Amino acid sequence: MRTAILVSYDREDAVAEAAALCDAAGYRVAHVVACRFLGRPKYGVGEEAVARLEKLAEESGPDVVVYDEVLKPSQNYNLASRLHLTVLDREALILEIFEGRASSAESKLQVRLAQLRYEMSRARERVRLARMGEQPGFMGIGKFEVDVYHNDIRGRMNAARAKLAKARRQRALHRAGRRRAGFGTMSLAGYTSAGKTTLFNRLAGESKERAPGLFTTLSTTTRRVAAGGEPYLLSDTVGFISKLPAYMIEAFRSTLEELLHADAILLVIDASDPPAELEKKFKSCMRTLAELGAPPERTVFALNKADLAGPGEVDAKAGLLGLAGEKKCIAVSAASGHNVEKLMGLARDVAEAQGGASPAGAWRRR
Ligand SMILES: Nc1nc2c(ncn2[C@@H]2O[C@H](COP(=O)(O)OP(=O)(O)OP(=O)(O)O)[C@@H](O)[C@H]2O)c(=O)[nH]1
Ligand SMILES: [Mg+2]
Repeated sequence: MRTAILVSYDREDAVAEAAALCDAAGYRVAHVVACRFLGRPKYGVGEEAVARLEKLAEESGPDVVVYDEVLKPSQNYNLASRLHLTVLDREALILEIFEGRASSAESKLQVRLAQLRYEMSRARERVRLARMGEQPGFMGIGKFEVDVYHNDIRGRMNAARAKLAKARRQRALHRAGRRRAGFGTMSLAGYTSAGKTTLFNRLAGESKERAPGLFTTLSTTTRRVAAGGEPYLLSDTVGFISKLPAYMIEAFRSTLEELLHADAILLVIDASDPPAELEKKFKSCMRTLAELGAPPERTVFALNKADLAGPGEVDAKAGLLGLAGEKKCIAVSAASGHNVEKLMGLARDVAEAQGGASPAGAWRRR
């Protein structure tokens, strides 16, 4: 396994998440350099941390340095040339994970588009560095080459977008077909590793891959399930993560869009997380749903992994998230099946209130 030195914050939850991302990308974390502040102008970290990194790099000879925030190209260049090592920032690391996990044609395209966006947002400064003669490999780049470079990225982005638009139309057709067939739809959402796929498998009787690692699921799967005794179509989706840049959401829009059209959104929350982490992830999920434009009244909250919580713990955590007394919130265990049926009953109520009642079910009730 390749090794990494991880630069993160001096908070346990931040280090744990960044280490899990490293692991998901296939790097073993050999050392952690924890800083109070990141985002310093020249190297992203202070001089003291750079000195420690130099020493650690020399001693342990890692393959990369992972920096748990976003770096400007100039910062990346400065740090990489001081350490004589490749530096991956948080976005580059997430892109590496996505690249390794994307299996369907659509998810590969989405990852490709996100990579090009990453490249594009850095192209301007990289070219500026090249002009200053600071970026090896780009020495003496002229106006012509700069234009070619930009146009090349732009062209490839447009090609990826066009193909994704086609996949998007295909999805819209499928959705229309399902509606005609009389199915209401539901969608799972939530932070990566919250237990979406575990719940999906239980409901759909599937054995899709689920794993303790981050971003196990990248493409959307839809299966028929029963909710409150009625048939619905349920989709499993890609997990959210904090500090996910808007362009990545754009890249994954065609799959995340399933969420917008769902009659009910089951927001899966890992209730076994410690309070600070729980709150951070919840906020990040709510922000992502809002950015996508998902209607809040369609959300049902599933406080998952209740089997790991002590008595009264889940209630206290619901309170912390402002969900105390919320009727559309329930403690469940996707692993044991506890309360899963009740959760689906709530989801059905929400779906029906949205006018997304499955006509097949409505017909049966008459
Ligand atoms: N104890 C316990 N573990 C659970 C429960 N639900 C899920 N898990 C575990 O949590 C881990 C993550 O589960 P997944 O279902 O892969 O999570 P996910 O939300 O699909 O994650 P991504 O696809 O990465 O976004 C796995 O190791 C599951 O076995 C639960 O109710 N109780
Ligand atoms: Mg999953």
